[in-house]
Amino acid sequence: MKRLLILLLAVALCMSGCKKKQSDLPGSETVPEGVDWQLWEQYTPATLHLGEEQLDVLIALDAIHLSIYYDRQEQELLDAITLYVPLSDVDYSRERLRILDKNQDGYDDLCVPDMLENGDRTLNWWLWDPEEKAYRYAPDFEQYQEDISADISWQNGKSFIRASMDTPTGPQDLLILVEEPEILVYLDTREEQLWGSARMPEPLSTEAKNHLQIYTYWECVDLNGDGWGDLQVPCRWEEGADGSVYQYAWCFLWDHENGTYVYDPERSANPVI
Ligand SMILES: [Ca+2]
Ligand SMILES: [Ca+2]
Repeated sequence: MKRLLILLLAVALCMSGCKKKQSDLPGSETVPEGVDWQLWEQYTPATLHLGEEQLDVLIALDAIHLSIYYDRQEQELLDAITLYVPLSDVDYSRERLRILDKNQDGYDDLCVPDMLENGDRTLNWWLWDPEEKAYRYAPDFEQYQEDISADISWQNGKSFIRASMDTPTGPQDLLILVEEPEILVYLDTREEQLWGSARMPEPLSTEAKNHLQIYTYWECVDLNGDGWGDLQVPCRWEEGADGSVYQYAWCFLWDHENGTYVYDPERSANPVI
């Protein structure tokens, strides 16, 4: 018995003294062998604005953990969050994870949406605590949206592209319809609600049409920093001198005061990728 105790003690000492291996970090245990963790598809690159500091990070999400790593070669955690309720649809949450300064204190916060089995949606928030240098769950900001994915008759028979748009209060689900010469943006709601439309500056090329057919999900991120997500429509591809292919997109900025999308030729002149 005594021998067993000594053995257990030795094992415990070894475990506490060992440096954390990559596989011990939450959310990292499934990185496939031989894959560069920074490039692995399940780590979402993002930039956090924390006061004066701007940090490039990689975010991993599984059903109960959200892990934020510094975007450096050595895998090191900035913060790890354990979710209070396991996510129902991790892919949904991963695609719609949002970074916004919810309480307007100059530090980016995190919003994790979840689609429940009955079609309702929850939005949970974690606010950055600059003193603790960590994210803290903020129950006061929790939002519950009823039945946003109901099979609604007005949506039937149309090939919508699902999308998510940044708004100053959190992400909003959208349905986008490409109908030349317009791009129609609807709110993903029970009743038909057109959010806005954008007029294409020229006809879509065949290449762009083919490309749009394989699109299933768009991120309408905020391009000009006014808090509202804007629209980028892939329109052409060019091969650069170095052999890389650059993608260009028509950029439309959402003008919230007038409720319209405004084409931005300057932004559209620069490659997206
Ligand atoms: Ca904040
Ligand atoms: Ca904007």
